[in-house]
Amino acid sequence: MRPDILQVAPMMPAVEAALAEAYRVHRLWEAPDQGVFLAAHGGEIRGVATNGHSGLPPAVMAALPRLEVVASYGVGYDAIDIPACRARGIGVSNTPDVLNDAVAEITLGLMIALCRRLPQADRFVREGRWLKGAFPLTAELTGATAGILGLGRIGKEIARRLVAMKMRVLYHGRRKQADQPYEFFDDLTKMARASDWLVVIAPGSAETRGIVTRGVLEALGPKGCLVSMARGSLVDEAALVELLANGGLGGAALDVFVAEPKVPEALFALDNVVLSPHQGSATERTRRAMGDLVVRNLAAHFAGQPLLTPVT
Ligand code: 8YV
Repeated sequence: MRPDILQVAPMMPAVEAALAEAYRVHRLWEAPDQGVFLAAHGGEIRGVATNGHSGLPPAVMAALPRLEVVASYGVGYDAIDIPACRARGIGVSNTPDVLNDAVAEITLGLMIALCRRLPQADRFVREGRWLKGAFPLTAELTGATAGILGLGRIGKEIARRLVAMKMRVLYHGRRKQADQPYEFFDDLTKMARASDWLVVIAPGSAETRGIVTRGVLEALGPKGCLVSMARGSLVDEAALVELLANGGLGGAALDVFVAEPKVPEALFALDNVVLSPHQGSATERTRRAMGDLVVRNLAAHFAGQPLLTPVT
């Protein structure tokens, strides 16, 4: 008998095929009425495959009395109630490390796009405006200072790439890391004041919710730029929009938003913003590696072995 698992949201076809081979997969997002579906099938489900965005809503978890394991397709697990899983003895896995390079790469890409004004330059050429004159001069990353909020696995990959861009790197986090060559700030506002760029890559959690306050953004200042790569919840988004519009903040490259895929419409009109649809890890190669970890974590669990990349 193949174990029953609940898939909360779509994944790459290859990953879905691998899951379908080993399990009876129930596709929650396709259920016309999720309440009715869970009442009928919730008691059969022993595993959940989800992603960082959908997580495991408490009402769904409550409807799965036999749940043993949750395998998430993403590194962030802020949408899964980890203490509640722990209390019920449910194992949770995520996909750390395999996405570090992809997220770091696009972080640099968005920073270059913002400061060299690549979206505007592309439109300039397409619209034939180059024929009438040169594109205005831009800023550059070289020689600027970047403060990283969250020097974890992805933060370190970003730092390496910023150094390669000849930037000075600072960081803020819960603690100073003795083995890191970058200057540590124990105060985020002070780091923002010392930075031209603030790169947000700390995990989403109760502890980091709203950590990038209006005060932090004001400290970054009219010439400073915010790069938001982790979760929208870390940033005071209303203050961000207001400061971008009134010149209190220089610019922003945003991959994540509070209510994504809904993005504050006021941002669409701003020229000092580059917008990206939460695609840090969204490459074929990386998503394949993430999917492989989801499949291997579930397989380990149902073979009676420990999870490969456990959160709990
Ligand atoms: C995914 C992410 O976009 O890893 C994370 O935490 O945010 C992303 O890699 C997410 O898991 C949705 O698939």
